[in-house]
Amino acid sequence: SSFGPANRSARSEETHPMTWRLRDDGQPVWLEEYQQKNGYAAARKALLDMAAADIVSTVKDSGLKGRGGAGFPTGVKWSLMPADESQNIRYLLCNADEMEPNTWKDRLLMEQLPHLLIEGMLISARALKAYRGYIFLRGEYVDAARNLNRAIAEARAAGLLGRNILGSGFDFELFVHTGAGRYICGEETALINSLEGRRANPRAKPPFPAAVGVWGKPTCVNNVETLCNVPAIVGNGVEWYTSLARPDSGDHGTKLMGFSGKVKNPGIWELPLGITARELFEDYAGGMRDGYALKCWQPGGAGTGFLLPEHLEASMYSGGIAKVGTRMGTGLALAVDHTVNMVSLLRNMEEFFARESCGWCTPCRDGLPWSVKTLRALESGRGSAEDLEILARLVEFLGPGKTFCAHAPGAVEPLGSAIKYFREEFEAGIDPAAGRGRPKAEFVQA
Ligand code: L3W
Repeated sequence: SSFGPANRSARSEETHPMTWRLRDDGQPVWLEEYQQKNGYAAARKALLDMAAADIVSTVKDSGLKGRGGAGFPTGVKWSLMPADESQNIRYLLCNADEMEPNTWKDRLLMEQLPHLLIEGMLISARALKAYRGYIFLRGEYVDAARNLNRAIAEARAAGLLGRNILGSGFDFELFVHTGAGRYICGEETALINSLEGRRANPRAKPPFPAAVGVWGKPTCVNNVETLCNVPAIVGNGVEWYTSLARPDSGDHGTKLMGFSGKVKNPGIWELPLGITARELFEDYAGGMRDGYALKCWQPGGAGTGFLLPEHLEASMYSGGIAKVGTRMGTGLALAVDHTVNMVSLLRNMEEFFARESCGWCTPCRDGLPWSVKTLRALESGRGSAEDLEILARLVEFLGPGKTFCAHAPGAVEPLGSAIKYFREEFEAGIDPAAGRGRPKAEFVQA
């Protein structure tokens, strides 16, 4: 296939809107090279030839959806910013707190194509009439921080940031803010609290950030990959962008997708939305390494459900993965091989989710450690007969709509699917002598 990993030179501007400018040596593309490769041409068009409302409607018509995991339509989010021009202090925040297990797509973009993100933010800020932007960056991404700061300095020196950009009259300042390594900072309202110097607890929604965001002002929060789609959409137009995905896909454009685990060729590729998971797994990741069989897989991060090998026929776009019962998430898939015990894998995952809970709401704060305790008992063969029932109820009571934010629902999605498909592995951890005389766990729904 022309997108093949071994065939990097086959990336083209026509087919790879985000990654065609990548260098083969993996080094960052700095300003001079970025501009030689047509960089900032879309920003010039957006700032000098387009009205803000035209940029918003172009992105809306493109069908671009958020690439951070939730898939909310970007143009719809943009149009929720107040039309009232008197609210002239507005912010654009880039969610670069990439901490989803197995997910490292935004790191690739920020380390190697920092100007693509800056250009995407400049165009988006112009569309949203935001005069100031922040890239909220995962603290561990030190190379990305260094490269982004250098690129921002280059852009400022070239008049691409700051006052009266390209003579358009538009002012935009951009800053990198590094986080301190908390998964919950990727939840947009926790991110806003953290940026303000508060504890990173999510806020109630509504109000959504477009109405009340950072420092109480209208704010738009978009993921790195989402913003990196904007220059090509504005530069090449909606018709071209909507032709990129597979025709039977309900989503438009390309997506960074990948596979990790014991596959022959773990990696990340920019691919048309709507390719089958089997193509991603076999043609790009090369299938399993010799001696390993695929037991199950997750489509896009630890917060997505497990799927069986037969589900590789599903198409990689939001509706395609929804048909097999979970979410595409970040699109960075994980292959679980036949040697892995699901109870141990889930215990490891739930330890992560329990540690990363902000502790604000009771189901998440108390429920996730309870799942860890229960999984540890089953893992060590000391589980009781009621432990499976406890886990099933946690899956229900920590699920969508029952907690303050999406953290706990994401944490129990892999648990519920693992129990559904591999129940016997959980049952194997039950000691018939354990749990006798213990009071039966009772859950009371408010
Ligand atoms: C206005 C409405 N705006 C929703 C906006 C909302 C936000 C976006 C998505 O979680 C998921 C989570 C993880 N009016 C709106 C509205 N919005 N309704 O749309 O919102 P939402 O609530 O669907 O999701 P979320 O809280 O942003 C994100 C999953 O992603 N995930 C994790 C990814 C982690 C990374 C990372 O580390 N980089 O990507 C993977 O699947 O489980 O379900 O802007 O304001 N009525």
